[in-house]
Amino acid sequence: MRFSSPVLLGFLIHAALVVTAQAPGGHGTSALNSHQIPAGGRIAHVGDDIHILDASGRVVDVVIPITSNAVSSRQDQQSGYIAFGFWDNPASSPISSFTTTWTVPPAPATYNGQTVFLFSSVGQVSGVSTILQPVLQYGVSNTGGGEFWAVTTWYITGGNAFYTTPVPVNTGQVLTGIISLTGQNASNNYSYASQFTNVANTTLQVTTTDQILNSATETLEAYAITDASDYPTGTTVFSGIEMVLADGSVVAPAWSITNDTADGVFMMLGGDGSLTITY
Ligand SMILES: *[C@@H]1O[C@H](CO)[C@@H](O)[C@H](O)[C@H]1NC(C)=O
Ligand SMILES: *[C@@H]1O[C@H](CO)[C@@H](O)[C@H](O)[C@H]1NC(C)=O
Ligand SMILES: CC(=O)N[C@H]1CO[C@H](CO)[C@@H](O)[C@@H]1O
Repeated sequence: MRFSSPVLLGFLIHAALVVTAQAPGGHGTSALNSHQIPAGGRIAHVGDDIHILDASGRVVDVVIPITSNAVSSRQDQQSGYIAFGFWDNPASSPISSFTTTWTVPPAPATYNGQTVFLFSSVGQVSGVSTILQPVLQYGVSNTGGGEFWAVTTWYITGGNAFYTTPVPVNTGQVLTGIISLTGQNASNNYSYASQFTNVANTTLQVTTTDQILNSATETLEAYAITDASDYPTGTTVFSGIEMVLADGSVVAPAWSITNDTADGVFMMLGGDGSLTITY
């Protein structure tokens, strides 16, 4: 199924709610309930429900997680992951901020309905059904999109995808994605925010109940690739990677790297801690 127009996809979201376009974080084409967050709004887990609030703090939607749709293992999660590094924080102090800079690559030479995602993320170390991620995408996803690059911040949990309105970006544009722990209370409820610091209207704020997002990734994820030319060319460098824990310590993640040798796309760790994808 290919959508050529974000307007059409928007219509489908309202008409059908369940969207089976691609979503990042290993959800592939599994059906996710899709929720665009109003600008300046936020997400709050409240008991078993998830509330969507607008910029004024008014609840505009109450979402019930579908646990049967949750991704149950890291292997499932990585079904569309092509080249990636992951790191589970072994410290008792949680990830407090995770910053990555990368550049929008050239558009793929061919468009055959593929979806390419490049992102940093944090998720749960076990029960990996939750992921918060600033995502660069090419092609169509639940958020819309098409034959162009766009950035969106996503929070996916329990069969539901929450995301900011996609913002188109240009080849050569430098992106800095950040995910921050913004609060932690005595009942172990953690709050997070994620955004592209240099692209307006990409901030997503989430208040969780008892979810520590302590597994970090730098990832190339792709679906419906039919030819090598459906990828961009050259390299994408995840650089300026900064990992800070809540106790203030700055750590160098010991990335576990996986390549998709069949596609000939690979990732290499640089001496400066950067991760380079070669297409
Ligand atoms: C923390 O989460 C629990 C479980 O949903 C909730 O009952 C409690 O009110 C939350 N605490 C705070 C301070 O938000
Ligand atoms: C990924 O592929 C590159 C190029 O073939 C190779 O140098 C590197 O060792 C591979 N990494 C892993 C973890 O397999
Ligand atoms: C739709 C929307 O909220 N647009 C905002 C994007 O960010 C700029 C700069 O912060 C605001 O002026 C817009 O209102």
